[in-house]
Amino acid sequence: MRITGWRVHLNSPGRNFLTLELETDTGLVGLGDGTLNGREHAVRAYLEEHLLPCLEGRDAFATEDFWQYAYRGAYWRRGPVTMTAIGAVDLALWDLKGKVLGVPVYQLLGGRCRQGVMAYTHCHGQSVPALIESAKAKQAEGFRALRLQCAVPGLDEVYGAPKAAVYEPAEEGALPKEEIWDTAKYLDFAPELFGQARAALGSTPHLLHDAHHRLTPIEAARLGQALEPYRLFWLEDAVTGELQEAFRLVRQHTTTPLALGEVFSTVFDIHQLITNQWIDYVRMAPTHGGGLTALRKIAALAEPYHVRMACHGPSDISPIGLAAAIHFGLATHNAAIQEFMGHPPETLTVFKPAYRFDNGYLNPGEEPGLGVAFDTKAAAAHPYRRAYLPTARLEDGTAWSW
Ligand code: CS2
Ligand code: MG
Repeated sequence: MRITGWRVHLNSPGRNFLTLELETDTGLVGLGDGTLNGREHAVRAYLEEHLLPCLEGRDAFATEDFWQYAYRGAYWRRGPVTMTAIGAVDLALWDLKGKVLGVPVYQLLGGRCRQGVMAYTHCHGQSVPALIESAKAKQAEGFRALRLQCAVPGLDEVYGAPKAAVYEPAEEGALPKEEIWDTAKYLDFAPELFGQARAALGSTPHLLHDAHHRLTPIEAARLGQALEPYRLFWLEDAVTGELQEAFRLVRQHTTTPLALGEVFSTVFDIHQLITNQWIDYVRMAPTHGGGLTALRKIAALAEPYHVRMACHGPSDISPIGLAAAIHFGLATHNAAIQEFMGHPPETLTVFKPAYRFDNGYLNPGEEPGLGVAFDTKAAAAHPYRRAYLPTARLEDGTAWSW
């Protein structure tokens, strides 16, 4: 099976997605996700101008060789744009391999090792009672694991707990929104929030929380300690991960499990965190981490260190990328849980995934390949629109991590 051509689609059915179609001499087309929220055109240019022209005529079965060629051959290694572009091609190659062999990708990765991948979903509210109501509604849908994010008293709006129904403001033509952040207010409030939530929801559901990289190590240590009585499944992105050693201090002070890595691109972003056992869960996803080829190796490195995989699965990863994560989660022994926000109905008019959520678990379905159909005509009706994630500043105007 040889690669004969490609098409890159950048569309906005509900939000922006970059989809790669890789054509072969068999007539089969492989699909990959290359969506990098807010930086979509950088990946498009990387694919169209640099990577894809090197692929014409190559063996589409040679996933490992492609990966090494694209990673080593570029000279300029790593980084989210490069690795998302490599990831898009890698996913399309796994999709093709499954399609031509007539098997779902999870079979190629080692086969099923659980009945389904436990999913967690997002719950948010402008007040604790509203948040608890949203959590109960998600429990009623079957979710066993819930990420709780709440507006912080005294702050106007906090990312993850939007005032509007949509998760992220992504207004056409608008520049990035600036939110005001105050760590002291957040640290005072978060334990109270989880105390009330645990009391209202009982001991059964797994509760998760995302701090979105806003704390220093000592602040994260304090938060982790304060949340211990409420037995979190994890505290995510407590501190930015550029300095892996930062997690040594957090780890020394708390038994709250720690998750990190949704913005990481390669094993070199996370290897010290794994081998020092400073974190419990790796949040890297196939889309942004260089594809399934790369993620399998990270999982293999993590396994003996008792570190488990928990792929990022926001609505800004397309159903193709999410499907790849679900196949991976089903076939990887040290995969623990999968984020599942779902996608807006508009998105699902363009992408038709075979995966299903049922009674708390995700299954990728038995379609050959990744099991997602992509309707190019429907996609073309939704042109790309520039959109940004919000940014954060402290009350005195200092730019901050969000
Ligand atoms: C979040 C994401 O899902 C998560 O854990 O951190 O919503 C993240 O903010 C977005 O994917 C950014 O593009
Ligand atoms: Mg996150």
